[in-house]
Parts: sequence; C-alpha cells; structure tokens
Amino acid sequence: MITGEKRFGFRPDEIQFYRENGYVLAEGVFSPEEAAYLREETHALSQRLVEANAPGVVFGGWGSAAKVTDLPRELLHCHNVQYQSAAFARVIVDPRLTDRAADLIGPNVQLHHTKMFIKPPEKGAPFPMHQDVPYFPHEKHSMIAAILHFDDAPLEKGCVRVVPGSHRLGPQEHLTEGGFHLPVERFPVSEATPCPAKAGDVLFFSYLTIHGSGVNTSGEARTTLLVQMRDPTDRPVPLTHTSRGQGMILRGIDPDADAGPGVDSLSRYAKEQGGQTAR
Ligand SMILES: O=C(O)CCC(=O)C(=O)O
Repeated sequence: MITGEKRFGFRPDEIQFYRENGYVLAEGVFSPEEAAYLREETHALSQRLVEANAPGVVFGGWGSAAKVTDLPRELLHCHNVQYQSAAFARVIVDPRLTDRAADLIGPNVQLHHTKMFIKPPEKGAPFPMHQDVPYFPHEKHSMIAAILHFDDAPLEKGCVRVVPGSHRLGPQEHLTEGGFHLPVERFPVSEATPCPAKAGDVLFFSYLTIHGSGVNTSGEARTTLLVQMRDPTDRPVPLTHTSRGQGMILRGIDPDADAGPGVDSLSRYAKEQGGQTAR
C-alpha cells in the first residue's frame, strides 16, 4: 500500500490512556499469521548470527540484571535488524505501526533504532526498571518505543512491566553500572504493572516511562522487536547512541530537511554539535 492517507490509529480512549499512563497496549495490530512469520524470521536471523559467531548476540542480559535474579540468565539480541531481513524493513514502515505512533508523537515519525530480543525458555534475562531517556536524551521527549510481540508474552515469560504515570516525573537519576537502571530496592520489577501481550500486539511507551521485565521462567521463548521512534524535529542533546539507519522517516516527512539536497535533520544536528552520524 503506497498512500499518504491515514488509515490506522488508536481510538481516542487509547490515546487518553497513553497520555495519563505513559503506555498503551495496541491489541491485534498484526495477525497471528503475520506474527508467526516474523517470529520465524527473528529466530532464523538469530540462528544465522549465532552460527557466524557474531559478537554480542548471545549474552546474559544487562550486567544489572544480576540484581533482579540469581537464576541463570540469557538473552539473544541484535540491533538494526532491518539490515538483516526485508521482513523487518517492511514491518517498521507498516502504517498499522506508524499511524499509531503518529497519534502519540505527531504526524512525522523518524526511526531511532530497532532491536530484536529473544528471551530463551527457562532463563530469559530480566531488565531492571529504568527509563530509556538516559541512553539518548532529547529536547522535547517525543521518543517512544513500540514493542512488537511475535509470540504470546504472559507474565511467566517475563513480559514488560511499567510504572503507570511515571512519564510525568521527567528524567530520573539512574545508576550506571551494568546499564542505566533504577535502584532495585526502590523499584522492584515484581511490583511494577505487568503488560501481558498476545502475538501480534504492540506495546507503546514513552522513553520517560519507567519499565523493565522479569525472567522468562516458561518453557517457550519470548520473541519481540523493539522500534524506537521520535518526532524528527526533536533534537538529541547530546548526539549519542547513533546507528546506521537512524533518521529514516517511517511516516510523513522530515520537516528539518530543508538545508540542501541530502541534508536530513540528523546530519544537521550532528553538524551543529560537531559530531558524526553513523554511516
Ligand atoms: O524487552 C524487554 O523485556 C524490555 C526491554 C527494555 O526495557 C529495553 O530494551 O529498554
């Protein structure tokens, strides 16, 4: 489908829920068949990467995950998967995803990065509670994550958990060792609100929303793709966490791309800050 017309989006009550709580679960965005196909693609990609001994694909999760559990921990992950399979390149521009993102951040939606996670059965690593803002702060705080679920993520699979309304607190101070995280005693994962999801559901949340997830103790993998997106006029301060593909317009236009051919907003921000974008 190639059209500028808006066709998909949230119901007004869902947008209201997001404004109040800083997150919203969009149910049934992708069909069970589409989710199954994307699950297969994700596992095939991870197998290819493992066979190629690609660095950093299999690891024990964030170092700080050890503060959440003493159990064995493992995570499979890869950034910017749209460079690995066309299935992911297609899904990140799918209007069922991007029209909903536009309802939360405005008509123009720009890619920051993508990241696939497989939490293996019985030992899928947890994430301590945190905001995403310390990783890549922006002026207007428009940044959101959308977690696409390719299989069911009930509580026992270590579904994402959130602190409702925490996006209104603004950026919080984080501990840095083993990945930005909040003190686990003050923010126990087990007390946060679980967001169980079905295959095909998408969980949207602000980069200010405090979130994390528990261990996958079930007998099945939990398979997701996280797409981080922003309003293209929202400047990174400072420019950090750049990656190939960042700046791609997923919906609408880049209104800051007015300084000459080939000059997109991200390159301009980088130039202003004397830095480089990843190429
Ligand atoms: O997928 C999860 O369980 C949480 C991921 C997460 O919090 C993150 O990547 O920032």
